Amino acid sequence: MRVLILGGDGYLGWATAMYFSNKGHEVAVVDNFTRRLMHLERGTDSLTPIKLLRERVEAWKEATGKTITPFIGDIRDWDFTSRVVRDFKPEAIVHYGEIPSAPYSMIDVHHAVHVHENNVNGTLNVLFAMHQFAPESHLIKLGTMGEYGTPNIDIEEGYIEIEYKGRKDTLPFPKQPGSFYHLTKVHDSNNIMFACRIWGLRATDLNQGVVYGIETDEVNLDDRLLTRFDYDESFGTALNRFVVQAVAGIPLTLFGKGQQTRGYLNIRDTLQCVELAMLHPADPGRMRVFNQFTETFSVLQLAQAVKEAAEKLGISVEIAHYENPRVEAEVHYYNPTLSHLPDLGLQPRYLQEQLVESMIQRVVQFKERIITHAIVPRIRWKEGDREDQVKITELEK
Ligand code: NAD
Ligand code: USQ
Repeated sequence: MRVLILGGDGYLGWATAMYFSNKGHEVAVVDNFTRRLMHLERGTDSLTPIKLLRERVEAWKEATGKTITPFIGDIRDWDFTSRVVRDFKPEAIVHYGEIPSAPYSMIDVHHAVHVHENNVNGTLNVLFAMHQFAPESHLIKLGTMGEYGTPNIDIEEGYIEIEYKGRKDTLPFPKQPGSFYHLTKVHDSNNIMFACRIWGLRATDLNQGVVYGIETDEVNLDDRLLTRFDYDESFGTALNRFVVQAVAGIPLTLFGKGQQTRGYLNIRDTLQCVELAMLHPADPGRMRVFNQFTETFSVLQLAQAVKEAAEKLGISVEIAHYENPRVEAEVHYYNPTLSHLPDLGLQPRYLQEQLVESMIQRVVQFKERIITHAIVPRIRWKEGDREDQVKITELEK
């Protein structure tokens, strides 16, 4: 299949590009390196020393004889996006090409607006390009479980059957996202649903939970093929952060009570889920929604799993409760439905001690690269980035 991967220089995008290329698909990737730039802005970096996209593509060719074609540009640029879709004629478009961070979107008005413009406008361009140049193509869009928030009822997969005043309908599940970033995903879902309805496009919205892990079969072929791995307060996610904190000797940063529960999955399972969605395309005219996670954990359970695994390896770990920088429920009901992807054959890799141990060992390999200043949170949902605000006031004086 001809597969276009948007955001193909990122954590999941690069791993997916190699995975599909290895399976014999014709793969092209699009990226504008905005993620690399955001690290420069925040003074942070990937734990893994990632190569430039061109070097990765060459290393991939050398290691496997296979080709991944890079297109460098911004999907918000209509001329660029429409040309890539017209020329490459993708049968499937896997859309990872957005800014993925909740804390980054909460820094201040400029970051909230930038994340909205980047994510929502980029996706609109992709939809128009599909409509005009690849109407048969299947959009596989990475959404997030965080679109739903934490309602006090079971979470369905995108839609809910409702009976109201004696009438019934199946409607989009109510959304209560927890950050301006998560809101962009809700706006995207609405735009995609609308485009499917009016133009007959086919799309799958993958409401993915938090991804963890550093290794895939392809990444393990050669260190030049490493995918990025972030652990800083903006771009790191819970389990990945805890593993780095354990290795760096920093008390694990549990926000508030630590009872916040989310869906999680291994990066290898992300690849499997996206592949299952791609091999079983959506029908034209409808946006289907799959919840994409394999297990749910509270952050405290994750921290305890990291502590136990690290201590087996002789690393002593402290768990600390920090004042919660976010506005979120710390104790809540959480029971999301998971049936569409298992029905298509998903074989989950559950979080076992061995897996956490192997993550720790991989992180130890890059221990010298850990930048400690950006681990403890500074970005607060109510006040933004406090240190940046101080700097702005000083400039105004
Ligand atoms: P990432 O930042 O590593 O990858 C995204 C890539 O997209 C980056 O390389 C970035 O430079 C590129 N990009 C962003 N805006 C672009 C634009 N306008 N034009 C071209 N390229 C652009 O993020 P990730 O962790 O790989 O996440 C990928 C997708 O999956 C995101 O949409 C994210 O919201 C979603 N997601 C991620 C997770 C997770 O835990 N990592 C969980 C759920 C959903
Ligand atoms: N948390 C801590 N300590 C930390 C980091 C996080 O206690 O050091 C808590 C948070 O308060 C939150 C939970 O862990 O309750 C998850 O936070 P996270 O930073 O791991 O994940 P989140 O901000 O939700 O975002 C990540 C990805 C995003 C994706 C989302 C999936 O960055 O791209 O959309 O996971 S989901 O959470 O299902 O919405």
